[in-house]
Amino acid sequence: MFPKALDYESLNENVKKVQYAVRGELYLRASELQKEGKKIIFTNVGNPHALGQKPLTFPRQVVALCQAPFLLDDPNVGLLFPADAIAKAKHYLSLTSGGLGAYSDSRGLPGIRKEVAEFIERRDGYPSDPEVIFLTDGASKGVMQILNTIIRGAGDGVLVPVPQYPLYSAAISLYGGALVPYYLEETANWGLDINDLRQSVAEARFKGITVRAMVIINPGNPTGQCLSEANLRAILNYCYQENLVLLGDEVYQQNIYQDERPFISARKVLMDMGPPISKELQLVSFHTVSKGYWGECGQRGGYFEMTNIPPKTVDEIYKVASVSLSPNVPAQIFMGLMVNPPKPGDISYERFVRESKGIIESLRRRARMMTDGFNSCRNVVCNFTEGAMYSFPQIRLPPRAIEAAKRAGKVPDVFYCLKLLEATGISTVPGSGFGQKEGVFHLRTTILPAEEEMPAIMASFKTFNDEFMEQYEDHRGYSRM
Ligand code: DCS
Repeated sequence: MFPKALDYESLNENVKKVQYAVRGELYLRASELQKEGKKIIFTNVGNPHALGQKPLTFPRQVVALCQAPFLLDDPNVGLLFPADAIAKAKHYLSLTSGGLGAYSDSRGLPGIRKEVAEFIERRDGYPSDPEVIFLTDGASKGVMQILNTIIRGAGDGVLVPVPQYPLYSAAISLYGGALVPYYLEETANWGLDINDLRQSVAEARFKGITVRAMVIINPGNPTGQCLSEANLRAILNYCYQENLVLLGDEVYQQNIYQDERPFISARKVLMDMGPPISKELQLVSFHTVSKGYWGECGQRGGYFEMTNIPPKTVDEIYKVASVSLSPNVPAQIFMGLMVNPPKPGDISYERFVRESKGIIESLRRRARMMTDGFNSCRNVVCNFTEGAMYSFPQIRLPPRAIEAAKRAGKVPDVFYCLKLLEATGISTVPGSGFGQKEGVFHLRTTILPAEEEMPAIMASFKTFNDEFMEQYEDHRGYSRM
């Protein structure tokens, strides 16, 4: 019998090759344990509302009114909704062609793309063109669309930071390209060394790979570092010399927990550099409503902005976007609201600022609590989470723990994370899911559990970890790495 096209053996091999650890073995086991009644702390996904973060009031009021426009005709609407939310809802409805139930242009509603362009201009100090901004269903869809456009086949490589967010490795596998890793240096606060980058590219070229693009994640996931302006300039220069497209994943631009390195967009640094680079280097920048103090992951809103991309290419990307008809329209409105929030003097301004500041300030405290908590544990070292939503401690596993993992048929960090999950209910992602140097082990947790629960979570982690180390350390003089 010939296998059918959807029999496992005859599937597209690229699909089978895809790995995505954020929802991998650990997550599956955690879901099982939860079904059995164990309390699980899901710190595997950067999904703030799932861990109790409250939505910002104003955007929900506006979108609620857009979803139920008949409320706008109700004489009592002013009792339930502030006047600026009502006005905003009318504004966004006027930008649609038939409300939220109608497809929009496949690049997104022109009025919202204009608001995104105005936001970028305010942020960077350089004009931005709505014609090269496409709204997407979350940043993920945008990243996938651009990678699909770049990768022509197995010989095409994309430079990706390691450790990396596995959207990149997964999408590159799916489109049949080659991931070219460049390692971030843990001892230098997850900084990037241009010489290492050169080395990675040289090795890839030696293997016959055409390196076509480079990804940066700033602030970093899972590593949490914020790139300095000097770093960004070096990266842009490198891409220019090597003729690489730069993909700037900037979804965590509002998640900054230190003052030394505020977020600077790759686009601003590029524009500051002036011609010829500012007119020639091809850059695509990504953003989302899932992160920041919004955390509206379930709404699936995002955008990408293209810089120095030829119009004929933009047309091709538009054509392919049109195959899916339209990005989510409610999510587009969230994006409009994110880039154009209440202003001083608006009725909802104070509440909006109070809510958003409350979230960011708490995240800042939680970033500190987590890092300090990890650093107080035996054989654990952790760089401070400067930005994004994660902590990525290194777990120095004793050789006997590594042997025990091998006997259990597990990758060592998976073994450790499974034991942690069983003992404490804390569901993390093993570092191997993001890539790490040979023989070095990590785990990733989000910094998102409620602030009041954080001390107990860190205490429970410490108890587990220190007992684990006690059990596996060789007391006859195991040397610390
Ligand atoms: N880029 C990075 C670096 C991310 O971390 C994520 C999500 C995305 C893009 C895509 O987000 P949206 O599609 O929702 O816009 N981060 C995942 C993570 O690591 N945990 O939760 C989700």
